[in-house]
Formats: sequence, C-alpha cells, structure tokens
Amino acid sequence: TALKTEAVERINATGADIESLRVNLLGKKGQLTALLKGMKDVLPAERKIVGEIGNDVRQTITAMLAQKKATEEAAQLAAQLTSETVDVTLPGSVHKVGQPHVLQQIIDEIEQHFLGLGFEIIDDTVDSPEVETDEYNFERENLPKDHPARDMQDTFYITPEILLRTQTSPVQSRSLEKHDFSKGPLKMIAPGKVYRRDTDDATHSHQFHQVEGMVVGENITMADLKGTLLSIMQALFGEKHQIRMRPSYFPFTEPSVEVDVSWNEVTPDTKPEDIEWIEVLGAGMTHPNVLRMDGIDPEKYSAFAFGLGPDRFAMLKYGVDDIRQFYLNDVRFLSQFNRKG
Ligand code: FA5
Repeated sequence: TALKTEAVERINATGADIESLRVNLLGKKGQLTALLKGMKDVLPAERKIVGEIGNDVRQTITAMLAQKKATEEAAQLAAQLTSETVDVTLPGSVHKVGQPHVLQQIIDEIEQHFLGLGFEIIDDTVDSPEVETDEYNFERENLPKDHPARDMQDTFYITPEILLRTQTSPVQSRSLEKHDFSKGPLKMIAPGKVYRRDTDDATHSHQFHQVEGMVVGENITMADLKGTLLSIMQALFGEKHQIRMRPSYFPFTEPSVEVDVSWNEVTPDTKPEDIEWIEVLGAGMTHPNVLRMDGIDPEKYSAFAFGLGPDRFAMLKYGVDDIRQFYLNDVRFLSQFNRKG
C-alpha cells in the first residue's frame, strides 16, 4: 500500500517523461515486479491477499499512467496547434515578375509596326550574324579596304577578315541573296546588336542596337522612303510628330539622308522656327554598286534602306540621359519601363 501511495505521488508529480516512470514502476526491474517475485516466500494463507493487493496496485498504476499520458499528449497537441497556426486572412507575399528589357520593348514595337506594313523580320539567329566578315560588313556595302569612310565606324577585328559587325547593313546583302523576286519585292527589317570601338559616354556605347530596313523592287522612290519613315516615327512618338530629311553621306546610299524627328508636336499653326528637331537615323536610296554586287540589276530595280537606333529612341521616349544605363542591368532602373505603362 505504501508502494501504491508513492507511485500515485510520483505519477502526479512527473512531467512529460511518462515512459521512464512506467518502466521504473512496472518494468521487469521495477519495485512491483520485485514484490510479486517475492510471493514464493509469502505464507500460503496470505498469498491471496498479497496477490490481490499487488494486482490492485498494478491496475491503479497502469490506469493512472494511461490517463496521465493522454492528458500530456492533449496538452502537447494544443500547444503545437497554437504555435503553428496559419492566419489565412493575411495578405500573401507578392513575387516580382520580370519583363522584357526596355530596348526589347522598343524593338518589339518597331517590329509590330513593320509587320503591319507587310515587311518580313529577318531572324537574327540565322541570317543576321553579329560576328561578320569584312566582306559583308564593308566591301559589299561599297566600302573597299582603302575607303576613307571606314573611319566612320571604328571596328573590333577578330582576324583581319572577321569582325564584330559595326552596323546591321550587312543583312541587306544576306537578305537579297536569298530573296526570290518572282514572289514580289523584298521588304525586310533586321533588328540586332552592333559593336563599335567608340569610347563610352552618355550618348555612345561600344555595343548598341540597330534596326536595318530595306525595300527593293521596281519603281521604289524617295517618296516611299519618306512615307515609311514618317509612319514608324509617328507610331513611336505620336501622330502629331513630323520628320525632316537632311542631305548626308553613306557610301552605300545615293542620295543619303539623315532624318530628324520633331521633339514637340506639330500642328498646321506651328511656326517652322518653333520646331525642335532631333536626329534619329540614317537612310537613303541604295547605291547601284551595292545592288550590282548583290546580283541585282540597278536598271530594273531600285531600293531604299535605313538604319535606326533603338537605344537613342528609348532615351528620347523615356527621357533617359545616359545610354550606359541600358547595359548595367540594374533592375531598379529597368523595372521602371513597363510595357503597359
Ligand atoms: C549607320 O550605321 C548606317 N548603316 C545607317 C544606314 C543604313 C544608312 C542604311 C543608310 C542606309 P550611323 O553610323 O549613323 O549609320 O548609325 C545609325 C544610328 O545608330 C544612329 O543614328 C544612332 O541612332 C545609332 N548609333 C550610332 N553610333 C552609336 C553609338 N555609339 N551608340 C549608340 N547608338 C549609336
């Protein structure tokens, strides 16, 4: 009976470690087992009583331990539920979603416009290599090796004959070679990356982008060139903007022009002196030499071509004052330009 009282006290006092207490009380080396093992020394007359007491003690201890265990488990579960509660009404954490680079957005806009005009877009992974030959980058563009105009484009040479292209104009020849004139005129644009050994500053980068454009067919005139350029400028800058052409020089076009777009909107009432012009691209009527080198008869076909710079467009459109920002890949800068914004 003293054993029973002691056991009850110990069960009440114990904490979470019920299992070791059970082993201690009821296990093979426990006190109760020892007591029951001693039965053989008890007088036969008393065995029954001692046995009953022993059983009673065992049952009481077993029942109390089971109850204690259940209470303990319930308390643990409750504590766990409280600590692991998820408040489903809290707002979720928002993941940042990426977006096309601002230059890609401008190029996409240009492509969409020219697709609408029926131009094909040259795949820059196949027919528009960034590593070019001197032949396509310069010679086929009417710039033989000793031509002084080569100085206009400082070049990264890989070997004396292989270079990083300085312009997208070599795609003119590459497209003409593949074009089948029985299917109609060639109308293409070729967006891509170009490289020049320019010293980087706010408006010059040693890598930048160009979108080449070319139309070759019968009776293609300067008026076609002007209409095409006006349409893309108005698509990019707005319907109220105008363009003007100034005489210029490129070895691969004759006549050559530089094209300005009006920074301010122009209405019939705007005085010419109030228009602020910004130079945006080079263009012209393709030189007969270039057509001839590409196997096209300049008596039969005429052509215009242009090369515009999406980097400069993006600077104008979004008021970016340093071209180098486009190539630093700082998401704090880039995430400002949302396609829908
Ligand atoms: C050319 O590259 C000619 N191939 C364009 C052309 C094509 C003329 C077809 C006639 C017919 P230019 O060097 O001016 O021309 O470059 C064209 C445009 O590229 C410039 O108007 C400018 O927008 C951009 N550009 C030139 N150099 C840089 C530079 N270092 N950094 C950023 N943009 C530049």
